[in-house]
Amino acid sequence: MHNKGPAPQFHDGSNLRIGIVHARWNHTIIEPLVEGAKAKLLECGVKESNIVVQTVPGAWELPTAVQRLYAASQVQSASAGSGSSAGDLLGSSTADLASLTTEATSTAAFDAIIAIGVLIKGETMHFEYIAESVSHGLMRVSLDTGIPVIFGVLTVLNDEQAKARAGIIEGSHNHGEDWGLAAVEMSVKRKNWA
Ligand code: DLZ
Repeated sequence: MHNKGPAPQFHDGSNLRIGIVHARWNHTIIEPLVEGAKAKLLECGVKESNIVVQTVPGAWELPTAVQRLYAASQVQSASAGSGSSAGDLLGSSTADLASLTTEATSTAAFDAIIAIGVLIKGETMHFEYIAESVSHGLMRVSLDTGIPVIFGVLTVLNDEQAKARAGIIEGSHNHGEDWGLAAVEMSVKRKNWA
């Protein structure tokens, strides 16, 4: 067992619907993180058709995307059977929304959304501004909506640090796995605490 991250807890995710929104900046790091998160969701029993993946350009866009994705899923859930879809409401490209309109068998609102991004510090203040705003933004969306928004944003100083947190370097731990488990655990606990 790895000694980084929380001691894992496995909960039954078979009745959950989970969103993943990821940035496309630093995609070679992003991809294994998304795969790690998805692998743990599936291991917990979340149905593949109930995992909806959306993308945005960069980490800065994550809070708005999470907010919109959740709102759209709520409307879709409320109007289930009326023919409207979260895809229409998000106003995203057809290709990007393929998973929403064809794969998603459930019309329930998302139980949790995982926001994934990789911010690598450069020579300017960009990193600090984006990292701070995105973390505050994601927490705000979580508190405003009441659903778990999982903070899957790496804020690192260089490529090596990012790779070491994405399971790319031999023996390193993929933090995406923790995020998948956190999404299931918090979704189940939120239902129990309602
Ligand atoms: C502009 C920018 C920079 C410099 N670095 C990153 C980064 O390391 N990771 C990331 O996800 N996004 C970065 N961006 C893009 C911003 O997040 C955002 O997409 C643009 O500023 C457009 O709003």
